[in-house]
Amino acid sequence: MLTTVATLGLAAAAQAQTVGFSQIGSESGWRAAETTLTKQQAQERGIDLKFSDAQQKQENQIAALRTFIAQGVDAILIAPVVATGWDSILEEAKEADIPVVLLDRQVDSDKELYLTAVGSDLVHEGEVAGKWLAEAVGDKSCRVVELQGTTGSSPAIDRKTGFEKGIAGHANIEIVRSQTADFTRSIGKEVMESFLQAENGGADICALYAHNDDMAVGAIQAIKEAGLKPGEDILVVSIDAVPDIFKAMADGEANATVELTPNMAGPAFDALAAYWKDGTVPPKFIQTDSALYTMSDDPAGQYQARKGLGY
Ligand code: GYE
Repeated sequence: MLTTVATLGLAAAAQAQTVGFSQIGSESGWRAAETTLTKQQAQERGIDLKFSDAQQKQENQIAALRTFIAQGVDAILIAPVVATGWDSILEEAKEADIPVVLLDRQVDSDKELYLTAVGSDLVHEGEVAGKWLAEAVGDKSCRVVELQGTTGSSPAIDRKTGFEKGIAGHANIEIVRSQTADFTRSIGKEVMESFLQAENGGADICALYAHNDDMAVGAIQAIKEAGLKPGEDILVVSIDAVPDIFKAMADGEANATVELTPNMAGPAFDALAAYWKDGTVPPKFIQTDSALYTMSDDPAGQYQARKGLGY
């Protein structure tokens, strides 16, 4: 009897799927939440997740993928830090018959080299932010400063393009300064300090557009230290919808954010389960929603509702 149970246990263990996950790092609150949720989702499904933190370096991601391939994992999840330079490693995975799913960022490689990508329409997110600003300022002349995400990453490229689309046709709105702050709070603060200095102590800035909430939160601190009121003297619009931006909104210090779900792994594991079961090939892009939240959407309630949901 004992032998039977032990044998069954072994058989079940042998069937557990192993997935390698190459995460970018922990540059933002959103990223940390995605990591937490991916681990949770794997555990709920009995998937053995091998987690690797690349500390923002593409070379570390490539090395992690090579290790996963050598280990013969059943699938690979990767949040690719930048958009270019993935062809050879994706070809290696394909040759080894290991399906790859991209999470939250895109790559420039041939779509045949990965199974699917789960993420938002990054251009659309920027456009939603731009349109919000155009609506908020009306005819008023508005000098905008922009904090970009990691240079060469698809969200930095697309959220810039999208925002420019959103403000197109509004000659009164102009992006006067634009620099990367690597999606982090600390660099967001530093770069905003230099923007404020260069723009008459901030008096010449009408709005800040940040490619993620963490950079906005850092910049809000800089604006306050410069003696100005964020949310009023300088409008603040960003992307992600992390709890801290709702806290800032509830305090009247941020104006709008575009939501990005940190649960990319749920849809990714669903697609993989179907693929493993009978070879069902998912669509090349599984799109998540991009809702806009402003100060009038009960930011204090939003903060409470989100706190703990992986954040
Ligand atoms: O918005 C940002 C993060 O890749 C779309 O990366 C994602 C972005 C997210 O660090 O906060």
